[in-house]
Amino acid sequence: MFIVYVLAVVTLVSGHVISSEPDIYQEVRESRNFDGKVALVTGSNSGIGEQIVKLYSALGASVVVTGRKEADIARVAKEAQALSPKKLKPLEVVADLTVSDELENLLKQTVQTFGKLDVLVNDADIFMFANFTADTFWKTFDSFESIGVRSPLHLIQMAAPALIKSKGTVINISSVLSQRPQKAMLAYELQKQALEMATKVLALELAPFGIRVNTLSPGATQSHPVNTTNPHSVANAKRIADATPLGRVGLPIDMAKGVVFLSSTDASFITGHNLVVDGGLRFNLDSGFMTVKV
Ligand SMILES: *[C@@H]1O[C@H](CO)[C@@H](O)[C@H](O)[C@H]1NC(C)=O
Ligand SMILES: *[C@@H]1O[C@H](CO)[C@@H](O)[C@H](O)[C@H]1NC(C)=O
Ligand SMILES: CC(=O)N[C@H]1CO[C@H](CO)[C@@H](O)[C@@H]1O
Repeated sequence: MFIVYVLAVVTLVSGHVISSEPDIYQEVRESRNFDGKVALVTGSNSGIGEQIVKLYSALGASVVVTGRKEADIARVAKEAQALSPKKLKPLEVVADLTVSDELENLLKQTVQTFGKLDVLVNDADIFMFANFTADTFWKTFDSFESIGVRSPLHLIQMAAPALIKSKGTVINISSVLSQRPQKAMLAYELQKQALEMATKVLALELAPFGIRVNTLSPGATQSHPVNTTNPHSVANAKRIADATPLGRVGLPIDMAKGVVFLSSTDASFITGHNLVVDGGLRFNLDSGFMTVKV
């Protein structure tokens, strides 16, 4: 092995690249070409998930648009198809990820329609506050456990055979908030930490099958334009931009670029990683950041 390696280096250095060697430079140039790939993004009927699915479509992949709202799914699918260089038609699946049968159906339809799965992005998410001593705590805890931990894990498990075949990759969307304790967010923080640990454990367990598993943690991300007639929205947007070293709120496309990078051949040696895409906000997050009233 060592000798082969040394020989390859010597060959490259002396300028006689053997023609059977893969062209590493060409591979990097083409790393954003997803022709022939299939990407399934949960929560892709709006927000960050919508932008992720559109970017994959624009880069040539066949995509699955899924969520709970049929009309939104149809709109996103149409816009994604318009972006596709070959006008590939997305698969549209209405699914509630907390229902096992619907998860199963989502996977089955994906593989039946496209014959494979290369990229699985877990982006469905909920956001709720609950103080630990409040009556609502356990109800909130159970919702997070079900939507945030159990269903993404179940989906990865069900997708494993298809991903093993394609040597595919999984990207789970977390949040920069998991980097700092936040008041009234115990259930949320536990869910994010659980899945960040799951990313690392699954990276180890699935590595022998050639599957990479990574997390992307967005900072504050603006999925809808700021409501300029609402002084609270304006003040909040300014507060977040001010707290962000790069001076602006994140956009869904910032997150989508990170996801595409993690699933590209440029990241072929990256697994079990948490890519934070937050403009540096994590350095200025204090424990009351989310509960501040503006
Ligand atoms: C949590 O408790 C604090 C302090 O009593 C209160 O100000 C806040 O509104 C509560 N948050 C929620 C989500 O109930
Ligand atoms: C924007 O804010 C105003 C004032 O609070 C509110 O009446 C309006 O419904 C908001 N518009 C949207 C699109 O949310
Ligand atoms: C830490 C992490 O990656 N968590 C996310 C995984 O995906 C689910 C949705 O399927 C999110 O809710 C988690 O936040």
